[in-house]
Amino acid sequence: MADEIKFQKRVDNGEYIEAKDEMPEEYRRHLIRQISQHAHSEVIGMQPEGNWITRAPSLRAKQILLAKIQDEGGHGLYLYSATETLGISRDELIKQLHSGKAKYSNIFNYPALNWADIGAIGWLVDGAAIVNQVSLQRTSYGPYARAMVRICKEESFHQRQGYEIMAKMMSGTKEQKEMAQDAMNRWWWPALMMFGPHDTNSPHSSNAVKWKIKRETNDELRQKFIDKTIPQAELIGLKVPDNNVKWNAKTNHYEIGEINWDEFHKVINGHGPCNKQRMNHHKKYHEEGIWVREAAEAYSKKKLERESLIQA
Ligand code: BYC
Repeated sequence: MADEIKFQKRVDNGEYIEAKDEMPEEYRRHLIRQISQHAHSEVIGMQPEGNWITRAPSLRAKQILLAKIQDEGGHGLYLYSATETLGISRDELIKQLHSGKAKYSNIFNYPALNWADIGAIGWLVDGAAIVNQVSLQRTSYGPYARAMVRICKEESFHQRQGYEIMAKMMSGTKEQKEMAQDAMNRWWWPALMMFGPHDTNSPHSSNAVKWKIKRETNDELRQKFIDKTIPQAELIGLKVPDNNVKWNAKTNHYEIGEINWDEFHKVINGHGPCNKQRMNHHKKYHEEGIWVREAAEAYSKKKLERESLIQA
């Protein structure tokens, strides 16, 4: 108990907690859950965009998309490494993903049907991710906070890449404008769900806020995203697919209609449009990649042996 009071004091003083520091077991477990789910999201998030590399409409668009997807893979690696500092192996984390014990973001269970979806993903999905992640740069666990600093730099380029695609399509033909609006209609609500349930229905929030893992709540971050994104949509002529949107001059915030939480729960519990496809794909390539992991391990073992022979 005395240790927990000491720990809470460190958190309250704004100190970073480092890998070898004393920490309550619940804090450690909470971080493993959140950071590993974040890592899984980055890696599974490569799938809907990966389908569009060969079909990008120009060489420039293809190069940018390739770089973006590669960034997401890198984010997954930083985050798996941060999780491993808490004393769990990457193998175990992948097992938890494959068994369904560990979740990944709801958003990646929707299909990317055409090029406008690549714009909507970059603008809305990376846009929502960055709002959440900016606040995680000050999260109380040092390795997670530092990973987030690097991730945020890359994520802001991703958001602009998506907005550029949407802006270009909205200055194009009637068909292009319709495609952009259709993508907006399909991605808007799932993007709002990325911030998680309302604060009153979020079982992990009170500990997360107490331990400063979360610096802002689900609803506060969602509101930030809404306030930032609606004017961006209006600027390029896109309509937010919600008849209840209105500006509240008293609060200085937009108000929106109710989110479909049944859909959210269905999707995060494995019954979204692409859950099976995403998981089967991950399992297949994880399996087929065994020889790569074994070869890398054998090489590093040999390298270490050689180096220790030279030193001896
Ligand atoms: N999707 O008590 P709550 C990205 C689950 S961006 C699925 O509020 P918490 C990327 C939650 O896990 C996306 N599940 O939980 C972007 C919990 O279930 P469990 C990744 C969700 O953790 C572009 C239950 O609902 N970003 O990677 O306090 C390109 C109750 O929720 C979701 C992050 O992960 C959801 N949207 O708050 C490529 C950011 N929301 O675990 C990649 C870091 C909630 O008890 N994570 N659930 O089975 C966070 O900030 C928080 O974990 C969340 C949820 C705000 C997501």
